[in-house]
Amino acid sequence: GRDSRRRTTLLGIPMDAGTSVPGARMGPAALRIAGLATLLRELGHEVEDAGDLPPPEHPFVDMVPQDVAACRNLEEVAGWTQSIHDRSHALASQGRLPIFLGGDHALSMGSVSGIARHCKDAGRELAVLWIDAHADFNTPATTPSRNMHGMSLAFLSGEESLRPLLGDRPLVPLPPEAVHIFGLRSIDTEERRRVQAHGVRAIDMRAIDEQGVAALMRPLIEQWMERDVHLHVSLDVDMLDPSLAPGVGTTVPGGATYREAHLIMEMLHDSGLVGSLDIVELNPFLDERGRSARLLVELVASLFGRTVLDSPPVRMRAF
Ligand code: HAR
Ligand code: MN
Ligand code: MN
Ligand code: MN
Repeated sequence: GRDSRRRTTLLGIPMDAGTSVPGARMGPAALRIAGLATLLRELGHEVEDAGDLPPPEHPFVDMVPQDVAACRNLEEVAGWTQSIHDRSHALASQGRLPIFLGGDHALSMGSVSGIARHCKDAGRELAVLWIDAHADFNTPATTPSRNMHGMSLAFLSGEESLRPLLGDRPLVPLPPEAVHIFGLRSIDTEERRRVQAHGVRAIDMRAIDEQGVAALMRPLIEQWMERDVHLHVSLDVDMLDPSLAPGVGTTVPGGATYREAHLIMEMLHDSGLVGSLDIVELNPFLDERGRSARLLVELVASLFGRTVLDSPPVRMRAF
């Protein structure tokens, strides 16, 4: 790639407490077996594998009883959120580019909040690209499932009823203009009202069908480049079509094609702005012979600079 070498740190988050379907805790192992570290090194990046974060203590969470009842595995999710937040903030402060290997999407409550805190300290604007079939904007009052992976973006956007998850750590809420959801095609009625009232921008699958990935990504990237943001990419596997990536607990038909997904990653790489990454919702227990894990690793390769024509070995063989 054209980019300078990046100093990356892989951190496994073997959690699935944010869901009702177990198996995403096996995600970090599958991503490693699919060759993530080797591939990043071949692309010229420095890779430190920090191993897996240990399962956390279960802190007391100071929420009203009806919200406690509406959140499956609340204390466990709060424990993960706080320990991930601490590691995320520390890694970003050390100038590393953290890659969080999930684990379900509730992990982003810790990863993104840690990055947001660091960006505030460092005076750097943060933008978040939430690549997902879902909006993850439910609250304890609106969740149809009690699954907290469906609430992570609401938490990060400052939803007060979820604030106690972070305990006594400082929360830097994301302003609505800092967030773009990309690939949306499944949203609950009350959740849609909240997304719209809050003003978070969502690019849905219909927009992608009608306008194409390139036309939709270009203005976003231009605007981020003008402001020199730290871009956090939160990649939920279920944005991909389930025919390509069946290893997910919440598949939704009508997702991105192979080339659409790669093009998103290639354009993000060319921006040079990506400063942190979540890879979430991979459930190897539901996968078919490692296909989904392998596809994800290929997408990460595109995000970190793999190209078709610039790669010397390919060019030498082709011409
Ligand atoms: N909106 C539904 C709910 O809240 C489904 C959420 C599913 N979320 C994920 N992550 N798989 O995007 O239960
Ligand atoms: Mn999600
Ligand atoms: Mn800091
Ligand atoms: Mn999703």
